[in-house]
Amino acid sequence: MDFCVTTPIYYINGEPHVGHAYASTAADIIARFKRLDGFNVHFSTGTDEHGIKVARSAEKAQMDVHAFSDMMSQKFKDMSQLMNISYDDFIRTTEPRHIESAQTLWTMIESDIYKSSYVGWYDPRDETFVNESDIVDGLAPSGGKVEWMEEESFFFRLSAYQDKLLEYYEEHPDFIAPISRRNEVISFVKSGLKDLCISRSKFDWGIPVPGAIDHVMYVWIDALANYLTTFGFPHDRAKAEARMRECVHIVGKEILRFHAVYWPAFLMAANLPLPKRIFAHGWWTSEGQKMSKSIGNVVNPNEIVAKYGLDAVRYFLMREVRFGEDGDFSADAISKRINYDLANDLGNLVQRVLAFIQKRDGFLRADYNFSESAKILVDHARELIAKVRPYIDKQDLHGALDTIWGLVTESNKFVNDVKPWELAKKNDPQLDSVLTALCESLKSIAFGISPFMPGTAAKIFGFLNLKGHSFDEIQNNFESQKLPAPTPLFPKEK
Ligand code: ME8
Repeated sequence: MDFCVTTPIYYINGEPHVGHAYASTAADIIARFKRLDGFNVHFSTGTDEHGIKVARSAEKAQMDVHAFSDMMSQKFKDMSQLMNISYDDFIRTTEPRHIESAQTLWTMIESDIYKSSYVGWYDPRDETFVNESDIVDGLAPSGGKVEWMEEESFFFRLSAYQDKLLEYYEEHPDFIAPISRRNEVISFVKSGLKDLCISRSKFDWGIPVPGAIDHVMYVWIDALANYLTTFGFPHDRAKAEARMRECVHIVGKEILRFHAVYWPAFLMAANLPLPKRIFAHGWWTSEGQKMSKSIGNVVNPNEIVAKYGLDAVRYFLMREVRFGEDGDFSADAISKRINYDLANDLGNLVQRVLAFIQKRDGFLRADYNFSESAKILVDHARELIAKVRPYIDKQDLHGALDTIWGLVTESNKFVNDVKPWELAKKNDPQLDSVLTALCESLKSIAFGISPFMPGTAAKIFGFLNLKGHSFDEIQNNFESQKLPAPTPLFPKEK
């Protein structure tokens, strides 16, 4: 079965920061879970390289815009590598395959395009047209300075799609998530859609409009088309359509309107299928303040990964706030999560069980004659993925972690109740089945955390001599064997 997940493609006018790392990590977790669950996954990310903002940044850096794009796009690739993002495709909008795809999309919606002139305000920071009524002291809602624009442009007949969109949202209640955001989109569309200006002619850093070379496409139509490109459009249209139907777009809340209103309208106009879902996640602040270069509080992924470790950062981002809500990145909050959840709960459980086995003689003697309480633990362990799956399918990554931590807590309680060290002292024959039950639980926990903390899961798989490639392995019993000595997973933060 096919499954697709995408991140936004990032603007390359600035350095990657924790917000980009967040969106990519969330999509990565979903992709990894689906792969372990047997799906044929296509996971794409990339960079959005055209538009006035990028052209100006290149100018400011006194660089040729192509060289500037190569340099900046590489930084986002590096960020993906740093965060262990398992993308299948990294798409750049300056690639020939994308230019062809965006131009093909344009020609497919041409019957809804007309020429007119745009007279009004533009916000280069958000690459968006702004209503007079939304401007306060010369600033757009993004905080960017608006510019007056008067150009002959092409327009897309968005107004013709108002009712079709509302009908679609009604018939597909899961199309936009979370629900609060869905309601915002519906009220926006109900308040009336105006036709959308979709070309620019005052600069040329963009994809030429087919048949009108003095115009380049508005950067958002170019950017949205990236999803089709990565799915194989226009050459393998059947595959691209199949992938689109199974696709979840992960986006930040500030770009939901582009994805939930403009994008479906373009796809409807082109007679192409719509994605399965658009999930809008929240925004991160840093130590309680909006991240900004001038305050100097922008959270740099390189620095936090070096300081806290990759898996701790990935865990923190997903655990600190429910996916969809805003979060605050603070040194205090991440240290607490590392100490309590990772070192005390998870790390301690793994050590208690595996260091105990090592101290004995390093042998796991598989014994499946469980006592009542051990059987309950193993049943819960083997049901873990079935319980986590619905959360992943609604992109509730926080709920998924909560469920996994339920088993961590239950396992720690089992150790406290059963006291293996006392069983050992008494030479109690139940000890082997108790340790087997705990290894079963560690196996399920390792599979559960694997999408979130792939490195940590790989260590636990190693301690248990497991491959860790598919959730199917959970149902196999352990064989009696010598286990390698475990090493600590998470050092405590001061
Ligand atoms: O909007 N907190 O690119 P972009 C959380 N190129 N997430 C954040 C964040 C923050 N403080 N800052 C950024 C664009 N993000 C377009 C997208 S898609 C066809 C085109 C994340 O570089 C969030 O996911 O401004 C946001 O939507 C994305 O980065 C936008 O990055």
